[in-house]
Amino acid sequence: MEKYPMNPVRTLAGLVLLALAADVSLHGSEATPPVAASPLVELKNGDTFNLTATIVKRTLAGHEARMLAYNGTIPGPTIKVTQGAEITIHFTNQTDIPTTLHSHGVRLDNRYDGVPGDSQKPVAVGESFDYKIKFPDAGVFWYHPHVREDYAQPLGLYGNYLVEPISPGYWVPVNQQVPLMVGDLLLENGEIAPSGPVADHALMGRFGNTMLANGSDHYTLAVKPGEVVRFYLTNVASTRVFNLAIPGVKLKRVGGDNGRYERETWVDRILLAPSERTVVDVLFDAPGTFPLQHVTPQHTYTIGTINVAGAKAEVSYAAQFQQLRVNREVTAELDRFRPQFDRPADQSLRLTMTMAGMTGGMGMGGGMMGADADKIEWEDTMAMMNQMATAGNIQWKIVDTATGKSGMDIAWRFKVGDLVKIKIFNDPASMHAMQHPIHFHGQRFLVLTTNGVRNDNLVWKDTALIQKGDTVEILVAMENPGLWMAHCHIPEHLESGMMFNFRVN
Ligand SMILES: [Cu+2]
Repeated sequence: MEKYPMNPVRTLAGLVLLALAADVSLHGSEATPPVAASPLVELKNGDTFNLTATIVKRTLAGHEARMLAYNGTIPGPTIKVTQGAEITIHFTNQTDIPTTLHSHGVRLDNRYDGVPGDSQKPVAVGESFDYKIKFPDAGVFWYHPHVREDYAQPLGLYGNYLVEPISPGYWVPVNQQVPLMVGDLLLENGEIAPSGPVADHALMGRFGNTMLANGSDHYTLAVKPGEVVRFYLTNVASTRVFNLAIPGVKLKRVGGDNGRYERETWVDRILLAPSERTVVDVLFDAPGTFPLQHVTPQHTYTIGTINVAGAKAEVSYAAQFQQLRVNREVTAELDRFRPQFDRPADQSLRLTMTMAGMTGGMGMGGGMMGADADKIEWEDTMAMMNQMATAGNIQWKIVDTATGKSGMDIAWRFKVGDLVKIKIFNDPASMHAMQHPIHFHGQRFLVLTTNGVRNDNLVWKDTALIQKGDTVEILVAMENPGLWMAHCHIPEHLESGMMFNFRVN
């Protein structure tokens, strides 16, 4: 049995919802200070930054919620660096659980990747670890724990890295850059649903019932008329796929997980799986109130509000905004990978699951559980069954089709410079078929095809959403040596075995 104190929430009285920093009104003890607004921290090459994960409280309508935070804010500080910089994060764990700092999507040195067992021991409560983090790529990345993320991440342990490109003109100029982390939190009778000694909600992952934008359930953004805003979107939810829209304005998708797309495009919606990022530019031409929506087939949520008011923007970038750029540099950089696109896959993976101890009387037949024809599970439609499913009785699997091996038995080995084409099949006949955001550490990849259809607008990725029944081919550039993890980014699936290691020498 793990020793993590996984059920601390219920021991506190009167805790309930979380709130905007502006609503924090209680005076916290030293152990649980109130949450403040997330700062932007600009660091230069060689800088050291102290980052401490602590227990905090948030309040709403007089109720208190016990959460976790980096440097006291949810999200943690946005750490802004210039591409190519190396910084040191002096990380201290003052939470109630061993943890690590994983810098998601950053192609850093393996020993600072924050994966227990692969690159370091968990940072025990009260201890510190120095992470040296290099940022070779421009764009938006993020940091979060890599120990029991099912518990620690939804409680508030997430923050963005904003990596400013060296190349001038990499992005067109905008009036505001807004990192925006969308997620959710599961509340039961006003309290944050507790976590047990092993991950629960292991069937579908833990869906929250309260939508959050930058940690707030009533996120607002002030914009001047005429401003172009660049949103750096990150999905920090455990399992919820977001489908984001802002009715009344045009969305220009310019970037993805790692830098720019080959071509900028107008989009109506942004489909964002857990851990994925999208960079989108929006011109707010006229005054008004614009909802940030999450649109599913059954329901539309408003997860924030953009208030466009006041004096007109001093500088107008409307002309640049109206142009859809073709990034020839991106296309040219990808040319050396193109000869690999059409050859057979080197590796083949199948996503599936098995169960133990959950048979009989549960209606767990494949037909029933796979009844939904949707390729994405937008909601927890089997809440009781999901809650009862734990990392102890569900085994989510990534199976190497060629060898039949799964999990830690896969142990692939590659050489630096290998371009590895991997076919990933999400088996719709598995006992519970659903989407999985598959994440590779330490490397970047291209999504080449989905169900045989070529992706003609590429962007470097570190996570790909494999929808139910789909076959997705990716090309992984194995450029960063070390022992790395690949896994489903739904923490309850990761805890239930949906991972493997690969080594790059
Ligand atoms: Cu999964």
